[in-house]
Amino acid sequence: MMQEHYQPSAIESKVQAYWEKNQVFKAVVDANKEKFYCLSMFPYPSGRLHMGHVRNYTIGDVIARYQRLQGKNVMQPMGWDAFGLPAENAAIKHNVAPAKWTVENISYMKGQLKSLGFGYDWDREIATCQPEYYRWEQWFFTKLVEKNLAYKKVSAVNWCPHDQTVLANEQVIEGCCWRCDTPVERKEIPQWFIRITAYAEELLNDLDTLDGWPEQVKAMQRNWIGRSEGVEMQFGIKGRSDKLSIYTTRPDTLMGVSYVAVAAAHPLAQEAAANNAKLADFIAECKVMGTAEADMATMEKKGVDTGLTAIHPITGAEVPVWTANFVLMDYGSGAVMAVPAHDQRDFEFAKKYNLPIKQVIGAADGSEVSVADAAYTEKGVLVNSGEFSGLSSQDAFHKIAEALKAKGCGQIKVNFRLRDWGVSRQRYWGSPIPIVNLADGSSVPASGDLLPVILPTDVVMDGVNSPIKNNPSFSDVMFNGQPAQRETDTFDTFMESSWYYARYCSPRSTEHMVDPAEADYWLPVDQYIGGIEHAILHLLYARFFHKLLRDVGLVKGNEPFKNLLCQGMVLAEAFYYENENGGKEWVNPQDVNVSRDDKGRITEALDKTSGKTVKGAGMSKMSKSKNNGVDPQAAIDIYGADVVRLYTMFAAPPEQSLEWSDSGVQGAQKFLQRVWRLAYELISAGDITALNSATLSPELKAVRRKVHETIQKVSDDIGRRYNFNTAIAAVMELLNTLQRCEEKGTEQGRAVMKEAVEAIVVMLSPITPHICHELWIALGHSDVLSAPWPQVDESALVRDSIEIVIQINGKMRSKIEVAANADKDTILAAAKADEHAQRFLEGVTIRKEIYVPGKLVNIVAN
Ligand code: ANZ
Repeated sequence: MMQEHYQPSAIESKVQAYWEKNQVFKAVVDANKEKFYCLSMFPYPSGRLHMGHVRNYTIGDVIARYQRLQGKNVMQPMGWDAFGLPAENAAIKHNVAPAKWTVENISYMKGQLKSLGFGYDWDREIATCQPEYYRWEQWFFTKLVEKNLAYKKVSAVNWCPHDQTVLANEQVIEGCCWRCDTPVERKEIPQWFIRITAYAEELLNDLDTLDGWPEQVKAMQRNWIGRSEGVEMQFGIKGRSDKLSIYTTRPDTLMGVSYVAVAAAHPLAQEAAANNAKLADFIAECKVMGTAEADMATMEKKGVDTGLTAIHPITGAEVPVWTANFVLMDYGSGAVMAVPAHDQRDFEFAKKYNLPIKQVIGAADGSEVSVADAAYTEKGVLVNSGEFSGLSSQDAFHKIAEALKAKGCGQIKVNFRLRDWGVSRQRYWGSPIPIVNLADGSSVPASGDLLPVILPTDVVMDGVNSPIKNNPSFSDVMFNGQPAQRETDTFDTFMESSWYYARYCSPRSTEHMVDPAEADYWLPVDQYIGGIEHAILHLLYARFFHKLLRDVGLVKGNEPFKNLLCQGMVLAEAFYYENENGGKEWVNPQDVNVSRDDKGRITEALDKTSGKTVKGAGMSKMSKSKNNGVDPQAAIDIYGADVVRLYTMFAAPPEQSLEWSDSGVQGAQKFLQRVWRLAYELISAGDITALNSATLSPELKAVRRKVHETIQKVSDDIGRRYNFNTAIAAVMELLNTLQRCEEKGTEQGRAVMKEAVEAIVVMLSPITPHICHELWIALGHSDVLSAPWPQVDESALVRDSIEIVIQINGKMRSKIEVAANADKDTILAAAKADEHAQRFLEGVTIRKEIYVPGKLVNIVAN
């Protein structure tokens, strides 16, 4: 017997137990069924779910459940991105091993995910910190080394000279060590890189095939890859036989070169520093500062003359060679031709060191150009450029490239901003890099019984060094009968998240990293859902890995994710006190009592504990810094999972930001209570006769039309546009119509109600699966997961009458109802007979009558 009132706490855990017992979300390959692989970005097991997770995973679950109702064979897996720095920090702070901390967090968060009713195939769960997972990544890395797609190179890290340790970027606070506040230095150490640049062109070109990705994300990736076409040319060096290679995207400015600049780490600079103390100091200074590419534009441009002289490849003119801090060693050739008149960095540098500034580009439209205060960086027409004067920048690009080529000192070259991916981390909580360092200084991939390399988990963290560093029991091994040392660096955790989507296809395979047959069925991911913060790195690395996996024959297809949805942020009101120093002390919104006016504006906000007034800072992204995170668990405990799911889907379209509001959540609760009530009234009143749609009263016909209009709209909103919020709004509107229906108690009225309630239950079931499961059974069916999606009855959409607007001289004056099949003459006659229209037609002559079928009549009269 159905309960009279909606009680989520009584039904949700019961329904979840039913799903679990019957393994309803277990995904099995079925060649006869179309598959749908729905994937939400897996969480870092930080301890508790936050609202962003709840939103992300609700969107994914709604899509997965909807696709299942469309008859697809759905796979929706879940797992844990379990390696990373926070576990190490927690270990130091709470004196608990990272593995234990991580496992406990996973267990708690898994319970939370289950309580939200997400339809995951838990048999496919993976945690990237398990050897069963990361061993494959180690194996794959050894393949990459063999294929020369992974290599070792000396590269800079953040180094704390006091703690004698490497620091992650997050551990550098305002240039100092987070622990001891010592200024951080750059240190060059050998590290491992994966050759993503070998795939730069393909990664760029294949973006054009990703029709199901947001334009914005594709644009960000294009930018990051940064393809540019330019010219690489060689300047002579006076008194020497070797040449200096430079890269430029503006060969049209070649005749305006007034000096050449090389990076501090450039071999020429290093060489010149040997007998130039000033230069040696400058190079040392550059080393400490480091040069993040992002700071390049704003930092002060500095440099030192090397004393060398370069020879212009076309004119033979002599220009000085400087070392400059704005030239990067690992871009182009680490050297630039400086054209101060047309490049702002070169300009600032020239001003500072009194180097000549020669204009060689004029405006294309002939207008006056000045290079007195800033560089003129537009393209245009060449001036002061000898034989090239008068050419457009574009033509000059090619003419100058040709001239250089003819002289054997230059050629067109494509460059990418994308750098190879440095994967070495000097941290403990990650997958050990499977490399053995031999006594002769060489490094070889681990193989045989040295693979996999299991990370010891029973460790004590001293807060400074990784427990696997300086630890002979970990690092001392025998290789080919010789004592050798294991690599003690671990992989960047982006490694694990780059291929987990593929591992879900065969998560327990002990034979394969990815079982090709399983992957062939499930891949690509049909819908990937996650945050925009992963638009570049994670998504680029995963695309790269997919191509690597393809090239060893493990997966087919060129791309891992067919459709991508980036959900918007979750915002909440933020509140603060101002303290004596004018600083802000943030109070969590859950601890604030808010009163509002009828427009929803805050009139008063009081701290619940102190009773004092707090100030509102408006809606902002939920964050630690503003202490405005709302714990989803509290809402789940009070309202239940269905209400929280409904609210997150109703409050905003998925890509937009969602403003958390308690009253909004309460509104969602009221709606579900009304759905329950309506179903209860219908069901508890006894048997329902069959619907006879041909004999319905006008009111019931109109109600039924509304039902089918709603089915049409909801199907389109969810299926095609993922506009869940408008779908829910349409169901709410339908519910109002149903409640207002005066004949809902009659025999046919109850039949219409049943059809309507059944449609509502199925349509809402992806969003609020628990309540719909219960109602579907109460309506006499079995499992709503296998219910047919409601179909539009076209005949129910037909209207007996239509509304026609009457315009007189183009102005709307009235509306009339006419039979849907009425002809033009009948409608024009009815329009002229309408009493409102007649008032405007008195005493004038009708000149023209226009009828726009099904819409309006316009009468022209004067
Ligand atoms: C001369 C010139 C004249 C330049 C001008 C620009 C404007 P993108 O488009 O990003 O590829 N460059 C080359 N190598 C560099 C390095 N290692 N470090 C810093 N800057 C470098 O940028 C190419 C331009 O960046 C090149 O074109 C070069 O400056 C500079 F009116 O050469 B240009």
